[in-house]
Amino acid sequence: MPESTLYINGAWVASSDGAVREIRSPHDNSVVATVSEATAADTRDAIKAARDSFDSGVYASWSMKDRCALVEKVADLIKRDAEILASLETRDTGKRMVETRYDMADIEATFRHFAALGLKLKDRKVDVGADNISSVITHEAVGVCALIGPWNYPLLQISWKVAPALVAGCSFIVKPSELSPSTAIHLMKLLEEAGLPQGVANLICGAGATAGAPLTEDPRVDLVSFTGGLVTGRRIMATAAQTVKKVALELGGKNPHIIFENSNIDAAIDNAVTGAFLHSGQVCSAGTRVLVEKSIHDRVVAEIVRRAKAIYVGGPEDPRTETGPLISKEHLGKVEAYMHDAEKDGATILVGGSRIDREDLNKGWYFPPTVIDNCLSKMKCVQDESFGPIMTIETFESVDEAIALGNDTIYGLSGALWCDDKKIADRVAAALRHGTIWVNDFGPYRPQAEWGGFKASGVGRELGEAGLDEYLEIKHIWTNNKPARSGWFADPS
Ligand code: TXE
Repeated sequence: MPESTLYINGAWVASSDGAVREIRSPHDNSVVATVSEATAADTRDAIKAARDSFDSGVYASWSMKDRCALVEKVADLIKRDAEILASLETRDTGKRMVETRYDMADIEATFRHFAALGLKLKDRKVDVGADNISSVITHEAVGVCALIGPWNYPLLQISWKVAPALVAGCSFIVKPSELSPSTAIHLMKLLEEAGLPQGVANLICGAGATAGAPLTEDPRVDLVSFTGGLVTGRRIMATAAQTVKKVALELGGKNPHIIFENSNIDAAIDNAVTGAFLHSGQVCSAGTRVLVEKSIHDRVVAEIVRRAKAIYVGGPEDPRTETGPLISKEHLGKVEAYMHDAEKDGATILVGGSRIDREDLNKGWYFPPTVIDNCLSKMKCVQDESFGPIMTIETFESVDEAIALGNDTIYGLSGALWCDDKKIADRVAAALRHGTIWVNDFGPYRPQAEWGGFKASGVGRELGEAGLDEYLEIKHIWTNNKPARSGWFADPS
């Protein structure tokens, strides 16, 4: 009997129609887990549990101090179980343990950040210029939240939502990606152990269209926070509009990585290779669009190609592995299709470009680091988020051109630039319309700093202080301590 993996109203239950889903390793397509596949009715049960628990005040009425203490306890439990969580995530995603261990440390830090932030939240008194009036701005939980996550950083992305929702006092339904639900299942056990009252946290496993969609349609849900692809994000926003839900969306990016001649070129190249090929490009902030000053193009490209060729692609158990598989056969197909587009558009594939043919990898979804030169801004391989290990290279000849190219995208999540001239670096950083800009660096983020996108990269921010605001309603309470008539209309008596 497979484990019952839906967590609804404090109980572990199977799907109401008994359906299950096999979770398969991207490394060799073996079955690594079998989980319950929720029906729309199961999702509605989870929404009811969350709504009832929120309306009862069973958790929302806890003091902020008590909620933050619970969130700290969850951080402790994540630390305790970090090795279990990392191995579950490695199993689901094919990512090396060294990487999933990093993720678990970040997740613990995320819970601790929000616990500390909650304690700083204060009411604000407004001076309305009258002694008899008390005007106070307070914060309270937004209500019932649907927290929908992707497969590339499964528990990390869910934590960015769960931790602030807990601090705010929300009830919620977590919907992890159907491809990688194992760590979200374990997280529910930790929330239970930490003492979260029944019904506050609920978990639905299953397909987006059946198990996920009701979360975005149901009037009992107040907020949908979603991390995933642009197409799904648009659909969720449109659906959520019918019941005027709040939405928070993180929809990926097509992130420029700009290298000026006057920079530490060796560090720039090394970071460009990391930025494009880390986790085989399955990163929302992947710096897959390299823009290089024309004068150094040949030198930079030759070195990038040399480095890309040397990256060891392999399974999570192989100690030589530097990057792993793509998440699924479908995703591999999508990434492969970009090769055809690139060649048709006249770009040049310098390295990689076709599925890896190696005996130890033939059962999995492996695509090599791929470098495409002679790209133009309008090309599909440059504009689309491939979410694979594909680096495209374009050149620029002036600062203005670098800025224009860096902004020539519908997305706006992140960007990096390498330049030793501080004036130029500041100008470019200010002009790029992306939510995070790295200057002479690539990739770091901290839970204390906001994360999110301009333009089609999304709506709202996670992490930082704004990441808690998403889960709070603001209320203005005006009290007149000397009640009096308004006197607006004449009193006929
Ligand atoms: O994600 P989806 P997919 C990008 C990346 C990738 C593309 C598609 O470019 O190639 O998205 O990936 C749930 N109502 N990113 O198809 O569909 C779904 O079950 C409610 C960028 O795997 O966006 C899963 O839990 N939920 C990204 C989640 O949405 C629905 C990370 C994400 O699935 C739903 C991942 C619906 N109608 C992919 N349809 C990033 N921003 O980092 C699907 N879901």
